[in-house]
Amino acid sequence: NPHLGKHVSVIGVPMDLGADRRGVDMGPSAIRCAGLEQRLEHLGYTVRDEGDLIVRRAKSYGAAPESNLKYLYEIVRVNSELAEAVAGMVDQGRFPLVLGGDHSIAIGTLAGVLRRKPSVGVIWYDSHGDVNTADTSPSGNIHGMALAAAMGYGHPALVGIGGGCPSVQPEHVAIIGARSLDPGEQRFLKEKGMAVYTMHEVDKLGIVRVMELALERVTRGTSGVHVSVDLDGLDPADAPGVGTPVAAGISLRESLLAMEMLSDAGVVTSAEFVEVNPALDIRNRTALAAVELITSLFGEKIL
Ligand code: 5AB
Ligand code: MN
Ligand code: MN
Ligand code: MN
Repeated sequence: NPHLGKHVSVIGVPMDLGADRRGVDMGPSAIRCAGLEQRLEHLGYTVRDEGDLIVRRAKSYGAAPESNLKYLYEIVRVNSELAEAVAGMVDQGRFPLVLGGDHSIAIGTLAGVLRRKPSVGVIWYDSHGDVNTADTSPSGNIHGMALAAAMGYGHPALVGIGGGCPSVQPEHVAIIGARSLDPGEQRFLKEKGMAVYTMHEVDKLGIVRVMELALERVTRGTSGVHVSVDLDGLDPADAPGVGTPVAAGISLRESLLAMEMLSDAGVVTSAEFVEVNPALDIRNRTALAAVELITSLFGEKIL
């Protein structure tokens, strides 16, 4: 599987401020505990674990008095560090594999990637769209604003992460598995003409056709593809350890096939796996699912 590069850098971001709910900060630990490094090494990769970034988690920390954005400034600080780290990995020719943590960390991952690959494509595997801004968010939780921020929409402090890096272009994104979109998000997605493969499309066309269409979308006019997997994209039966589960999702089987198709396409240049919350999980099932998805994305074959 030479397209992914032989060298992988793993970085954990124990962030829970973007979800305003404890537990998801233990995600990186749970994914490592599920055997990530050994499984990747078994596939022939050289893995460097860069450890975890530090997240300061005081109630008073990073509040934004002028808006409803919870913990804005600590989230900005951590994401700026993450962007720096990810850009460094790309410079060294290493594949950035980011472990969350809540989905707000995608802003930092993408900022780091975009600095080096200004026209990257994005697969957003999620039951949600994550295209809220402070004006449309029903919760003030920044994990529901991550994709909008990476596209250049939202609070200037979020959009500015990565120091004026380019934004993700709407035509370079494919959202897969959506089944919970707020009214403001529905407007945003229609207005920008974005490719959203909801559960309607997944059920009607099947995951294979959806992935073919999504791949076409994210590879046209791009250099490289970032894969952002929110474990709540999966059905809660297969991934119960998430903070915002939504019923009737994509099965683990379909999701493994989706990752295999991404691997076979040979276009993926960075990835993140987010929203694993061990405090809500059953015997680490969700972290184990994440590791299966990762090894599939990295080219694991049964025979
Ligand atoms: B996740 C909601 N749309 O904005 C909001 O898990 C949920 O990263 C966001 O996809 C879920 O608060 C964010 C209602
Ligand atoms: Mn998400
Ligand atoms: Mn989600
Ligand atoms: Mn930016």
